[in-house]
Amino acid sequence: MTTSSATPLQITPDQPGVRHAVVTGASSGIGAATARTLAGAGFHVYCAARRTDRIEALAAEIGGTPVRCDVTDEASVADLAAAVGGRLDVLVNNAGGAFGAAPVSAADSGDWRRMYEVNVIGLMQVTRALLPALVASGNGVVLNVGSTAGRVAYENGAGYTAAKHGTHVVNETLRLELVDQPVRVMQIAPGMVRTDEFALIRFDGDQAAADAVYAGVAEPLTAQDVAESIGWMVTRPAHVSIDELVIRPKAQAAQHKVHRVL
Ligand code: 8X3
Repeated sequence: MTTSSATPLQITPDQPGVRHAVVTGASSGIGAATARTLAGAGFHVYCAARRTDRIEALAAEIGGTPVRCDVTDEASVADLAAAVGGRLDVLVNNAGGAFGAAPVSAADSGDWRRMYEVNVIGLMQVTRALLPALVASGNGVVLNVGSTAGRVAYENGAGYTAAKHGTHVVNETLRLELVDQPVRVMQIAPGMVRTDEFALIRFDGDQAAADAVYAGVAEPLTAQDVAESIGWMVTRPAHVSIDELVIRPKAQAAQHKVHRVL
């Protein structure tokens, strides 16, 4: 089975009443869990990500459509929009991530650019491309996956926190701009979520550094915890907008206030 960036592998069900959702960054973590959750709620899910092997397996599992997409590439995003077609009910802008953890004095410009590219520009490009289809649905939802890092600052995190503050501001702006359109704009802001890849990518494959993030924390959030909340948010009645939902593990009362038993 091969994946074209322009053509989904499976025919989208056209039965009346089937709601369609796009999840970006669907190859792992919160994105994959969200795709499963939305499929379980009856959505036909377009699983968008760069890693074709993963999205093909996921889409086969949930009866969705894999679409190769690099959200930072305008042409790739245009292909996603073409694959989705003229009507879309829910867009989950989940693609994002942190690259590096250094003080500003030692910041890597390339890491900062990559974070802005994926967390802000990528989110904008996908939203811009899919907005006409969301409007056409008559009751669209854009759900942006932000972070508690979009609400506070912490040492060695400025590249990521700046980017996630960007995600937050785009989210808030879009809601203002779409007030007279049939599209709700929502954000979920997770705190500490233990996934296979987030911290490992941030620390450039350093497993010990990644493990230290969660050291002694009894139960960090899981991707499934976040996905279930997303599923609830996007299935509220059309007049209800969950503007922002902050979700943390019980052990994380605030960014710097984490209960660890070591
Ligand atoms: C991830 C949350 O605390 O690593 O978005 O910034 S944190």
